[in-house]
Amino acid sequence: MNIGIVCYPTFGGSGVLATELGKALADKGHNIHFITYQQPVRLSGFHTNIFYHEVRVPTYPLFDYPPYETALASTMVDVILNNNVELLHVHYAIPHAAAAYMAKQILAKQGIKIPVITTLHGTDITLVGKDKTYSPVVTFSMNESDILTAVSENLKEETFKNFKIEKEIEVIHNFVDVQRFHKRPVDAFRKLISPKGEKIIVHASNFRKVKRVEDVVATFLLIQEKMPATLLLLGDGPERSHIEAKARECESHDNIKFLGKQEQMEDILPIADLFLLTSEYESFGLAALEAMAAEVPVISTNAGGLPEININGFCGFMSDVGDVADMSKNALHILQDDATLQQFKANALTQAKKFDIENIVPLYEALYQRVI
Ligand code: GMT
Repeated sequence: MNIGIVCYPTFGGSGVLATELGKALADKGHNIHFITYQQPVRLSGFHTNIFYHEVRVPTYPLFDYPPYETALASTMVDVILNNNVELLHVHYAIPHAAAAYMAKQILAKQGIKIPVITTLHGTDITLVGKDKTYSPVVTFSMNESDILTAVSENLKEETFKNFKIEKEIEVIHNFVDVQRFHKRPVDAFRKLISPKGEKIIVHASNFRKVKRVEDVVATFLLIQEKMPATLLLLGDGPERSHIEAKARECESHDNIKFLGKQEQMEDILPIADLFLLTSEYESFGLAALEAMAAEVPVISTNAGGLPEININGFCGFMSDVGDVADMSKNALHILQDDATLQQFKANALTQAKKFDIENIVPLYEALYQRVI
């Protein structure tokens, strides 16, 4: 099939998932046309079946806000017409579903029918999309999509709760390439980070308020009162400088390391003993799933779709949002006894395998066949 994929190219989970999906589909012989304003971060290397089409948004003195959505819709039309694209799969509703609707209407005038699949990822529904600034357009364009999918049962429920949706929403959970993430940790790297064998705790996010990264640091400090540990904070975003400044005030700030944006998560995660995800809401928690695939147990909140991936007492634990005392208690339960840690690590891998790329990508392929 010739498939157009539209996503955000940044480190957000929706862009990561869309890029990994495109790469997996290309490996299976499909032609993938990524349409976005920058090369997606996880799209590196050369693949004969992958094409990247950059959306250019020219500036003009009149524009305080250059019209990205218009440029995107026009690029969609151009890419579809010139590459025999058979369907558009857009990730994150805003503004992709609306731009896809516009492209679809333009092509319909030329007698070309292009089906649109919209995958809802999280904040496009729970935070930004439901705001009345966007809500009418998001509702309309979701209803006009030929197929709507959500990455968790929880997100499906949230969508029905917050919008007047007149069609079915199909749940296709996010996935991970277990083979790629399940690597042996590099001993030299581990030694560099934890020279005295301190436990390594990792958090990865785009440092937005919804992630409550301050709770990650608070949980870590409580853990550290009981055992030596190092915290690696991966990623970057609006809250980072404030969290970094606060961390510097801590006595043990040397053990809190900000590594910034990292592309090779599969090389870093295997050295970790524990992954912390303290979000106020998480439609799915792809970062936690990637950690599990690297055999890392997860301490998370029980918000949103997290209970669909983190099984309490099996591959990690869940606590109420903000309950850093409970999160640190659960973390210590896993970390303080080696047999327990090894069991949770093995269970994390078992759980990740349920969401392996091989099980999930065929579900998207089946959708595409159906809609074409
Ligand atoms: O919050 C992010 O990390 C970015 C955001 C996005 O849409 O780019 O992530 C959402 O989509 C991910 C992939 O489906 C999910 O794993 C995240 O849970 C979800 N984030 C939130 O719901 C806050």
